[in-house]
Amino acid sequence: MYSRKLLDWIHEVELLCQPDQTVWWHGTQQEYDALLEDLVIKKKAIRLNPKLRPGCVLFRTDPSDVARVEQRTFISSKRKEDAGPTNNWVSPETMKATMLEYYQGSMRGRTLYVIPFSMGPLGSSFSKIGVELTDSAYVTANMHIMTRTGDSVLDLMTEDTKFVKCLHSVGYPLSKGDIDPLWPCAPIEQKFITQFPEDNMIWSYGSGYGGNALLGKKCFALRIASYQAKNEKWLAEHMLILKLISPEGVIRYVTGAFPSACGKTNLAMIHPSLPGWKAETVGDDIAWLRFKDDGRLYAINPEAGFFGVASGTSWKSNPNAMATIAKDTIFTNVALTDDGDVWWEDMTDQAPAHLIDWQGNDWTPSSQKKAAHPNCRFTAPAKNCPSIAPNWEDPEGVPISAILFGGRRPSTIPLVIESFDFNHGVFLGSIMGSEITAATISDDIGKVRRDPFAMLPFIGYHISDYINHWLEMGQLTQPEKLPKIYFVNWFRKDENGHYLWPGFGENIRVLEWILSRTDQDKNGITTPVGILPDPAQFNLKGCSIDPVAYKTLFSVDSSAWEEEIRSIEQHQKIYGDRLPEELKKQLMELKQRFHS
Ligand code: O2Y
Ligand code: MN
Repeated sequence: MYSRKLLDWIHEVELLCQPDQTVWWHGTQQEYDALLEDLVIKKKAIRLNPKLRPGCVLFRTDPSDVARVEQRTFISSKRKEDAGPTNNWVSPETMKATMLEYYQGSMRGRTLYVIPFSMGPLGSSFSKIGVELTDSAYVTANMHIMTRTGDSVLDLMTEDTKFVKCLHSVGYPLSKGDIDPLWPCAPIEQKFITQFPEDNMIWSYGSGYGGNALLGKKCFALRIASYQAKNEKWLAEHMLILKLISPEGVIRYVTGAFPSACGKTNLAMIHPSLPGWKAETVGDDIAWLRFKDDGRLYAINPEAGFFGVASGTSWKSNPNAMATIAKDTIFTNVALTDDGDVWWEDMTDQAPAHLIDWQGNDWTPSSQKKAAHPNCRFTAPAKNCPSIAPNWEDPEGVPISAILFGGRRPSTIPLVIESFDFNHGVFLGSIMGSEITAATISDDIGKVRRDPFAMLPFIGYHISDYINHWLEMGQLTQPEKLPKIYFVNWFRKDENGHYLWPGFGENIRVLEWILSRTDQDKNGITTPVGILPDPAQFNLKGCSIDPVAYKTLFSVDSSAWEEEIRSIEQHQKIYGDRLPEELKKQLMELKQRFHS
């Protein structure tokens, strides 16, 4: 029996949005295949060459709908102060009134898909249920890959089951005789991505793309879940989860939060360069973490697939990702080769002589524009990843030994720093970020864009309460059971702008040091910024790294840190009069350590 609450809500949405028909998503392969086939027949998708990419299709979006729209993303909590200074806020009454007008008749001429989904393995005590009502077949197909969908989820729902109500419309109703564009969506000022944390509800209108529309991902698993996590004493974080197996067969798990463009998916799928080490992927983007009865912190990956950036992904940079997307993958905004395969910038050393670009135009290497959109994506089932851990869906989660925070910092920050304790680790998480480069349109090139915990766009409530929640979590268990916290920086450069650290598979050397610390507290040197590796003990066997580069990677330059401290002081102004006391104290202690 379907839940009355669910049926009533669907009926309400039918009356409001007026779809031509409603289709329940059961979550089967046959349904998925039929949906894609229909989209191919209607020329909304291109089937790729089955000999080269079996089960794969390509979608091209409207050029105006290619990424998350942070300026149109809102936290509609009752009180403005609960959304805090880092979120756009509109009161729930005003937002609902505005969006209801847009939703009125918005699905005319379209099909409403009802997608019950579970974030997290079915039935795990970590998992949460949502139902997305969407008028987009593209979203439906993507949700099928990215989450556990359909009847198996409905079977878990009783009248009392709390679920997140996710309503999505592309915002392009069709009247009789209208031609449906290739990628229907609404203009930017009519796009709304709204979280109502107190109502357990998400309303998204006007965009069909990625994080704006696949509502299980950023909207639910981070924004709504972070609010739930604060109230229920757990953590919903923008983190990969990596399983490491030492040459001796010891298994450890680490999580890592990195701002975009820092190689999170690459690290999640690392191919370790050190002999005997093995790495397996548990998750590449989101982790839900909670303490269990043994006092340790456990994590699950709430997702079932990868929605990864294709640009830059290659057999050199991430062979596991390339193997994952060899079949059963949805590609969005990549280029099409003449033999019906996909291509994007840096996928191969040499571009093909001819392509159809992401907007459907002829392209040659002499073209002025990029062949693929820089934010082009693949959506692929996690189970297709050769490095996926056999236990990645363990409903009990995996125990976490270390938490990594990182950023893209050409100067100042050493290769790795261990925090003195949990609160110092929270401070390190709060100051992470990346240096602004010429790739970003900004007047602040060279300055650091701080992105606390890589969560700035994803915290569903006040950032000060978020920091305080982390600090409170550190009090929930004995200190020795807490994961240790590390700050890593693969991106330090020399004065000529060359990277000092080879990165990729070589990052296992840093992970090896981290695990030597979590297991045995070995080989550390105390500095004012935290504990660094003893360079003499750090494993560089087989890694040809210049001795000068090596020294710089582990150096703490006090004048650079003075500048860093000034920059952190400036950044802490975002908290206004609600700067958490502990962050103030940690910054003061950092200053003092340099002067003692
Ligand atoms: O541009 C989008 O809509 C996708 S955003 C995204 C997708 C996968 C993983 N992470 C992100 C992100 O913005 O952090
Ligand atoms: Mn992400």
